[in-house]
Amino acid sequence: QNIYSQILEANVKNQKLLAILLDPDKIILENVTHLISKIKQSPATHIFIGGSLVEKNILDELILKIKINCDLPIVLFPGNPSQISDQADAILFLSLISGRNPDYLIEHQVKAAPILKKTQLEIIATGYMLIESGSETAVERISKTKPLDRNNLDLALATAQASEMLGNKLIYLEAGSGAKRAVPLDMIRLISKNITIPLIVGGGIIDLQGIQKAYDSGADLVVIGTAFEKDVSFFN
Ligand code: 1GP
Repeated sequence: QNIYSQILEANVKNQKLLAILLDPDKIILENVTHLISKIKQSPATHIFIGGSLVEKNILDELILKIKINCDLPIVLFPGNPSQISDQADAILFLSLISGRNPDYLIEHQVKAAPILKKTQLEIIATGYMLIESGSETAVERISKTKPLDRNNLDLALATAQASEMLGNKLIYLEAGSGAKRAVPLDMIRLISKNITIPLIVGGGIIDLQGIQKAYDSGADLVVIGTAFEKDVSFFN
């Protein structure tokens, strides 16, 4: 069974999903076994791997190490085409649809396509929307795109709907890693009610209540990065 079908199936059954995001630049390979034991004690259903600017070339090694100890699906969440590894199970093939930088709408995708064709990775087209979160985030800085106004719900909804019409299979509402403010709940609510594809929400969620609120508002999958990075016992 492929990863996207599993996400859809969970969606139909109203089972909520949780991804822990690991940024290869922030990981010391020697600590991976401990990290994985903590992930296994958590409610995580997926491991996402990626970062805005992955400089360390440890992707393959990191994924292999995770796989030895853990069966959770590993999904690449790449900041650019250098972050592709055939060792993962799937890749979120992102278009940064909140922005107007052609590099992140099509250029990186064109560069990645021939590389991806040589892999077995499951490709999951994902409309990626950066939402304003109180201060500049790495995504904004690196992609050189403006986030969507967090109060402009109509524009956010139209962006998500256009993304679904373009054939994307997931929408990812992103406040940015370490964001001061998470994606507004009314935005999650409005978008989740008016799209038919699963909704991922991440960025700036720092406690279990924040996760629950995102689920209650309609998020199908929540992504936790910084909170787990800071405290691997976050879920225990
Ligand atoms: C970032 O949405 C993810 O792309 C996770 O964000 O690091 O703030 O949890 P945090």
